[in-house]
Amino acid sequence: PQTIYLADYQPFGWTIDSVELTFRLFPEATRVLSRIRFAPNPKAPSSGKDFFLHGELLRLISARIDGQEITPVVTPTGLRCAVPSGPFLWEAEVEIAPAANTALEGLYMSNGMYCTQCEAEGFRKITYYPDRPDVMATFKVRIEADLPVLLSNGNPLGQGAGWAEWQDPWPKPAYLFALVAGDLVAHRDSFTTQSGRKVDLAIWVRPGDEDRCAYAMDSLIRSMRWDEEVYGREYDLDIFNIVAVDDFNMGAMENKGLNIFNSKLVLASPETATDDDYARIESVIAHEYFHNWTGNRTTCRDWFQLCLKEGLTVFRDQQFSGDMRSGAVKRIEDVALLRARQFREDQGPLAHPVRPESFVEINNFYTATIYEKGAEIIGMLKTLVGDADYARALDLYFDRHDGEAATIEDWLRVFEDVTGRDLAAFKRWYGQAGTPRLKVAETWEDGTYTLHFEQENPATPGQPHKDAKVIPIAVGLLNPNGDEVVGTTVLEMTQAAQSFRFEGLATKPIPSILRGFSAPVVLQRTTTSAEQAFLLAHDTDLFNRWEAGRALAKSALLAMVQEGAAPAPQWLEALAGLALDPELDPAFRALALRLPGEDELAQALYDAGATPDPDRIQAARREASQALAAKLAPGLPALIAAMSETGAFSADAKAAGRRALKAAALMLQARLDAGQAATAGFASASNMTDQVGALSALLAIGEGQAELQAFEKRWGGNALVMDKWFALQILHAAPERAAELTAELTAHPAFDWKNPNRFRSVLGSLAGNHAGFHRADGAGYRLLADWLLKIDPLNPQTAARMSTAFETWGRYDANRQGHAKAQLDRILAATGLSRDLKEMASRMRG
Ligand code: HT7
Ligand code: ZN
Repeated sequence: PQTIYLADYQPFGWTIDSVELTFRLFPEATRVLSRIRFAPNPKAPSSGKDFFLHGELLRLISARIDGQEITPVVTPTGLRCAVPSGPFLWEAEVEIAPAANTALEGLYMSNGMYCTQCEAEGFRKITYYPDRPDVMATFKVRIEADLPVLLSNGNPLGQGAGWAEWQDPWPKPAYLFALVAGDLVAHRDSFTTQSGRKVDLAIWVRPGDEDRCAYAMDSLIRSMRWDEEVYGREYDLDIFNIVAVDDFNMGAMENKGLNIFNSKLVLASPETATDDDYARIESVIAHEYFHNWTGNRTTCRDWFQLCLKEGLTVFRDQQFSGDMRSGAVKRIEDVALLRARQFREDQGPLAHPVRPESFVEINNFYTATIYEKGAEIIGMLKTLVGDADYARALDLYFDRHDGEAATIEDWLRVFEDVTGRDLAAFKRWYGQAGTPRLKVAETWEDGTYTLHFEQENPATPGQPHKDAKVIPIAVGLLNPNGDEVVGTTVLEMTQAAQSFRFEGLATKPIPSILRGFSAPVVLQRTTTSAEQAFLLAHDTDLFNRWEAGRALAKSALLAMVQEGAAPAPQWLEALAGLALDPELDPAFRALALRLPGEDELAQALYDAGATPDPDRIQAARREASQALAAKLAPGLPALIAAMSETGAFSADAKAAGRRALKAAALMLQARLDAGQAATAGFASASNMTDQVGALSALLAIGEGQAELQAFEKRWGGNALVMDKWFALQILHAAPERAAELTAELTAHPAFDWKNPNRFRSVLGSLAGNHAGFHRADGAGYRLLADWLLKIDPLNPQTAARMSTAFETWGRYDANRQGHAKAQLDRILAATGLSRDLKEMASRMRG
């Protein structure tokens, strides 16, 4: 397969004035008619004047230029033909088969409904077109089908029996095109913008689901208001539609005026959705809506610039959720996720820069690095320039690049122009992969306290040498009484080694470093448990309080794994104090009680030069939970009672925090009473969060079979809820049972392997069961490889995405490595392997 390079970018040789599309929808043979007005692009070099339109899996019926029938040269990737030297009208008719489209890219069918997914390169499966983000055009769309609801981008132009027409006045790249047709019903509302325009809002779902859209609608309205208040961005069409689809490769898609969502990120009721589901719905609804300005009005010049829209939009959705909920709790959750996904990626064979230099399959680059690390870079930029200049730079960005396809250079230039700073060194964050290690030492002399930092930027695939990064390090200093003597100060590290002095201090302070996780680095500091316990008790920065607790937990667990030590009393003591402190936010206490995950511990052991043993890690975590439960025993029943639901269900952050703390307490209590309280909790649960919390507590101690059956009986008809049923039992299965149970569940009638949600909940949970997946006999690896090979011919995107379970094989012992390599080799040897999976497997195999 061909590698695409950033350095090879050339503008397209033509611009497009307007696009008119007519769809005659039939499952096996849909006709797509296109009328496109091309004109030579004055900005393109003459070498780029070879007229090539992308097109895949299309049957060309006819093509005309200025009304004259032509016969282009058609290949499996597109067509070529001679064109006039001036402007011309291109007309084509193609036939496609949405019912046969199992890749869920282009125009496909899901439960009898037509829908599209065009990002990144799916539009070329709909018609011949320059399918690249820098070609922007206005679209007019006519849909003809014997279906009640026919939707496309923009504003409605008209509709009648069996047809509808839509006009999108905003120029857009083809990846933002969308069409939906089906038997759908709407949950409706409206929003009046700050300038007084009324926007009709509709969430389209299958009949029967309309009463589970209220939270998504509420999230949309809050997002629209927030973007006006915080970024001054107003919505720009008369109507905003969201459609929920059951078969969808990712979470959602920001098509202009017609967002398409995975139904699990729209449908919610207290009985069927957990608090995590609610929080995710809120953030993804916001994310897709925010793309209207960061992604749609200003888009990316090419796919190497993907982080331009994704990093910024993730940053914006994180800000939004932080404002809607607790900012500190949201930050802790985001950092936990960043470490679990992005740090893992950055430290393995799939590490790549936030702006890659090359790719084979762009769908493989919708990664934690592009999204999450991309968002961290925006956060660092904001920290460095300050809130006011950040706001001015964003205003300039929206103004200067509206209607354009921009680059990272354009993005950084607005900050340079607003602040007068030179961001050349900062830009390394975009070009260099890998997570910097930040070593800290301290000296104290005559009232002067000095922090000495050294950064190391480890080699990553294809990038052996790195330059120093610009690292904003937010620091606060506390005196031994716990008073803050130096408030949060941002130190700007620009060199490989750098020291910062604090003068005039009466006593040697205790530093709180990297407050709010001000940069995506691994902080390496030799410190005492006493100091960590002190910070856990006194730090004014809630993030660093959590961080101190996590550091204590991590070192306690590592000592248990490596030295067979007993759970550290200091850690148990500190955590018990915090868990039972009624002054603290329950959501924060619940997060503090969460032990570092098995995968995180495996990475920490590997970083320390050890070979992680998944079974020992699992045993140590279990033992640590047991010890924590014993430590907290006297307070647990009262804590559970205090956090138990009173009154009507509320999905707000406060109520969710109480449920989270209750679930954490129930999990510990189950280790003391053989699951008695959890059994009662399951029986009395009146919402899905409590039900899942109680069931997890039981499964974690090897109980809960009766409850699993009851759950299946009650929810067997609800596929999204059954995803939880599959996931919970596989995630909690004993290592020696995990692969076998997964195999059994793939035969369950509710397991439709062609549906990406089902596939992820079953096979993804096997990969998420650390000791079960990395089993010494290789059964976990074998089973996953079997299923990747099975799904790859139908849905390469899902296969490639799920294959990342193998990315950490290099951490483990030779026996496990042998098993993992054998499966990667088996995958690579398969005939007809997709470009997606082939690229991933070969990068991981090395
Ligand atoms: N911009 C979208 C990314 C995307 C996608 C979504 C659904 C299916 C396939 C997809 N490929 C790329 C989603 C987002 O980040 O907002
Ligand atoms: Zn996005």
